[in-house]
Amino acid sequence: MENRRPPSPSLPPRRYRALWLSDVHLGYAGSRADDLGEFLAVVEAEVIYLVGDILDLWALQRSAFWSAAHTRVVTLLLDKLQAGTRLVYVVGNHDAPLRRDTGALAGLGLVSEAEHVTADGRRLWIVHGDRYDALMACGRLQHVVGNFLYDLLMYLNRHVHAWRRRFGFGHWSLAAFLKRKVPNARRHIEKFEDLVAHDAGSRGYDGVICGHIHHPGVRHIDGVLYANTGDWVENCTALVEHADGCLELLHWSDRQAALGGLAPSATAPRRDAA
Ligand SMILES: [Mn+2]
Repeated sequence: MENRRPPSPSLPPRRYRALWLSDVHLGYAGSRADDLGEFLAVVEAEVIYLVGDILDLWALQRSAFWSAAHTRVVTLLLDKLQAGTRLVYVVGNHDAPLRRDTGALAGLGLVSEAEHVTADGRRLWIVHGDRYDALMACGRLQHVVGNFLYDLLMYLNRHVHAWRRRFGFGHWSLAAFLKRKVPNARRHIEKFEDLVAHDAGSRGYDGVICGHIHHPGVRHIDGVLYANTGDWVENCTALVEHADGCLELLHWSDRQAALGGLAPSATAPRRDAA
């Protein structure tokens, strides 16, 4: 039924020091698992951090959805694990029942937070981001507009995207557009970014990597690096670390064209000591 896109130009596998993915929402009909499968097939990393909401247990309880593309994402990740990639699963809110803070399951890589040290020595804190919900006036877009409207918006988002792709236009996300245009949404995102960055700074980290709000971005906030991996429902984005410690946000819909990224010097620690 769905229009299959032309086969991607053969891309050589890209090797990264680290890869961060979040908000894949496997089990939710709006997950772009097929795009993520294509992406995972051509990237390699020494360590992959799954930054929460990889499985959407809430959506599965509401109305189960699963397809071969969802299974493929799981098997591709397990293949990488088998081939020697380290896999760390930082649990989010939609997969919260998997959350274990200590004990044997930490050995499985199921944790509520993690730390990553970049090649250039920066200590980065990795959390999903839902721990700030209580401090926010309201939740993310889904909670603001409700499940039904969110599903409808994601449905329109997918079809606008497919239509644009078919007629040769570049990637454009209706959801991302609305988030930029609606002042409340914009303020909401900025408040989240400030909260997370300041918390990471007060804990002595050089930066933080999170997800949750489905809004990708990499920037410095008062000297703390803030990176949001985005998601695979609205945006199809991933964060990677190159061998030299440079962090880059990749937008898969534009076939690995960088959305934003900072040169190593630009992401170097602003402080002399962590
Ligand atoms: Mn979340």
